[in-house]
Amino acid sequence: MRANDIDVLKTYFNESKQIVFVSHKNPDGDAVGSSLALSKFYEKLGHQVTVVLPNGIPDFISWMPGAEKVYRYDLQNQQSKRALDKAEVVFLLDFNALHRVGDDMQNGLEAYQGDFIMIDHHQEPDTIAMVTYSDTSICSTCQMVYHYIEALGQLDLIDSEIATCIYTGIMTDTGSFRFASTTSTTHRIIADLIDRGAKNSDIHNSVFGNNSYSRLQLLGKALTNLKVLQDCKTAYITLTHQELLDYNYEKGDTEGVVNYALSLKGIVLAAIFIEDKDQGIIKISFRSKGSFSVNQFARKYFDGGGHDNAAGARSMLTLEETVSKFLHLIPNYKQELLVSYEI
Ligand SMILES: [Mn+2]
Repeated sequence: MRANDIDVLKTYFNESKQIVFVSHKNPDGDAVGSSLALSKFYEKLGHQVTVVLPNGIPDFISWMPGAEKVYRYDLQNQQSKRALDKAEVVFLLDFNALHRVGDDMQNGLEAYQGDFIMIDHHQEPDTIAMVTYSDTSICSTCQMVYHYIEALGQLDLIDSEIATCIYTGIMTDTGSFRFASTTSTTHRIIADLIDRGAKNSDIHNSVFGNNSYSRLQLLGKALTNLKVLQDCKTAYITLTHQELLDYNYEKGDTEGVVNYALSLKGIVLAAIFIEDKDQGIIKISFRSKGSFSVNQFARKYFDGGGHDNAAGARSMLTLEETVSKFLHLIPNYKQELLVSYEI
């Protein structure tokens, strides 16, 4: 963080403030973890805090401390709007542009007149905040929240609940500390969070040891649908609306499934295409290993973006048309894919 920003923040929060913490639609572990951790931190400093998320927290992270107090903008619309009306400052966590909260809440945030503070690790952040702390090299917004508290000189305020929230976000955004974005600094922070009361084994078990039978059956279906384009080092998975229904799909069930495609030996680009009848779109997740930027690819062709090695996207075409568009594009990138990742 810039020294100047730290001074600004220290002065700004000298007096008690009404603060709202916001993260992106379909919040993941990093989104929920950073919102809950920072809200608890400011609550301890005597501020009035509210967390407002665009929609529901998926089951695998709904156990996180403070999750029960979060307002859902889609369901608790009045409460959420009142909190925004009263807010003097809104933290934007783990997203880079207001449209990432979805249409309804975007309107709410655009109408809001107070200050923004953005903490995020996605590329090309909008310049809408009084303070923007952006660093695309950091694995997770939760790690940035730790650096933020550190910069303010207040690590001692990190109790077991805050430590648990930050740990969970770092763990989920790094694929359990295995993505290239995981550094020695990340591990030092993780060690400190354990010292401050994060129960690492319990957290892993809460996130990964609570699969429903139908979720595993759906994973089985997804793996059956896996296709490989060996000469382009690419693998992809499709799931139709009907298949989701057949396996009693619940929110969060397809989380991480794309990583199975990327785990195939020799594969450097993986994608999953999921038919979302509610939104009338095909939801896409891209993953890559090495230099091939799925952020650029998703931005260019599928109205998406994210990180170089992990990006989300969408398509208004049918599932078949979307996959066929993808299959037409991939051979153009054959050379880049072949040299993307070499051990
Ligand atoms: Mn994140």
